[in-house]
Amino acid sequence: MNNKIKWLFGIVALLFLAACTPKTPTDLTQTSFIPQPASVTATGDAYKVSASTVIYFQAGVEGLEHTAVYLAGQLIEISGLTISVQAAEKVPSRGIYLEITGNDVELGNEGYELNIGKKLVTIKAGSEAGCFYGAQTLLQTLPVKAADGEALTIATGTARDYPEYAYRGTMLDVARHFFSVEDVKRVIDLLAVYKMNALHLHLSDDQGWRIEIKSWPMLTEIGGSTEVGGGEGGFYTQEDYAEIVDYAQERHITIIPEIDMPGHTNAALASYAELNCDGKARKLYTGTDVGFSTLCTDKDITYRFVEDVVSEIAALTPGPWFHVGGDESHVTAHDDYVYFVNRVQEIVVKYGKKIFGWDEIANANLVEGTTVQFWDDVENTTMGVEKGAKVLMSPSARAYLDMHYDSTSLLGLHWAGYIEVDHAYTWDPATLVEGVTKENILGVEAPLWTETITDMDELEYMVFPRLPGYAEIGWTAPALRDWETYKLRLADHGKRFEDLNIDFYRSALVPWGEY
Ligand code: NGO
Repeated sequence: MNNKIKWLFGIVALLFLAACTPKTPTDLTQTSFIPQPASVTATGDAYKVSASTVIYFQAGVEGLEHTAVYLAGQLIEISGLTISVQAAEKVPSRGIYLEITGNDVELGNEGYELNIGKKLVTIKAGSEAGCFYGAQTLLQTLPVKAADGEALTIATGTARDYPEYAYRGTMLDVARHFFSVEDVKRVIDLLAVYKMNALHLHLSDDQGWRIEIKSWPMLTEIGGSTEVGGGEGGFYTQEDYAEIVDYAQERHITIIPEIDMPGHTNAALASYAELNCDGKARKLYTGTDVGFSTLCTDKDITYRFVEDVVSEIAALTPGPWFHVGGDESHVTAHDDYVYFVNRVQEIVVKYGKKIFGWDEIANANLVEGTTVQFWDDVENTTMGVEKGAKVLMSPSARAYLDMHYDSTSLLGLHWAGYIEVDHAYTWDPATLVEGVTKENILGVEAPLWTETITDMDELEYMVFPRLPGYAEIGWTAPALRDWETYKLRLADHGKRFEDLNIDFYRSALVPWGEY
């Protein structure tokens, strides 16, 4: 071969190599973050995660060690690299470092600053939760699954970030169809990815009672024995519930237990005859009607029952809230309803918890610290605000995860309308209801009711891809939210959903890629 041809060969080979080698990411602002951080700036270089990377945490801060171990676990899962965790007395010169710094007012309670340099990545926050969210942002700069053992590169730069609302959550109805501890843990893992911090468990309804109450064992023995459609139901033992609470706590997610009352109580009324005004036990119910059952509001035993239930659950729940339900008590006379909710509030307060209730509870005399969950009735909700309550925004026409996406949806219901992915995203909690402003709002919650949802595939299909949108509504300031750019970021998350084996709805409104 003469020299010219050799050169040519060389150049062609180099070009070929360049085309085949994945491009090193160098522009952090191009990452598809969800929720969108308050600010992202790029410095145009790359940081390499390799088998020698160490995750350091500020010595002596136990909660940070959890996050460091969690982050290492995720990086190992992504890459198969061996990543170790160590305590550090001072900022290291290389590696990933998690640190609590108390002096950044703008970041508030849950904010963080993530700095990605060429040699060192730091996550600084005022709290352990903030560091956890910084770690989630860092993880979103990487794929969910990479080639085994291969070093990973991350674009350098800074994200400074903090949430719009203190409460960002979802609700899972485990009463209409039961979901196992493992299922709930998977939901918790997926919430954590999107910086959600609350999981409300709807633990009782007409069709099932799902948590063991030691002083009233028939609640689960009888009331937990079935579900919608006649399946075998199930329930959490107190140990199961504690396991869920712990798992959530490690991911900075608060569990909010709900016992729905005085309506939606057929499972309890079937378990104990004495809770009925006529003293006769009801039959177990496996249909999907609502509004036909009520506890007997003028019997003493009703309040003994409520007190036993509240005290046992409160003792297992480190979070500040207890949800008393209170929705659709159509067969409870108005005065009886108000009397009941007033008495139940006293009981909840006695056991050290703050009250959550569906918007109907605004008809009672709300005690201080109560949160009214807006799902349906604007008048109830504004009445709650006038009585000094905070509002949790779960508007059924926008935020119900059980609503059909469109007229072709096979799962879910449509009484509150269709909720396509854009409709789920394009609303602002602070302007949706006249008379309810940002100052009144605790946060956003997207509930999943499970009349038609029987297993995890169905659950995931209803939850994804709407959930990341609700997470962004709760986290990101409205000025930084826009459907046209959000849908492109969401499209990029399609690959993440696939790699996480999430069975999601491929809305035609989102330009999903070919993965
Ligand atoms: C309503 C009702 C629930 C249903 C749900 C179905 C509230 C707060 N109560 O929401 O019992 O399961 O709709 O979408």
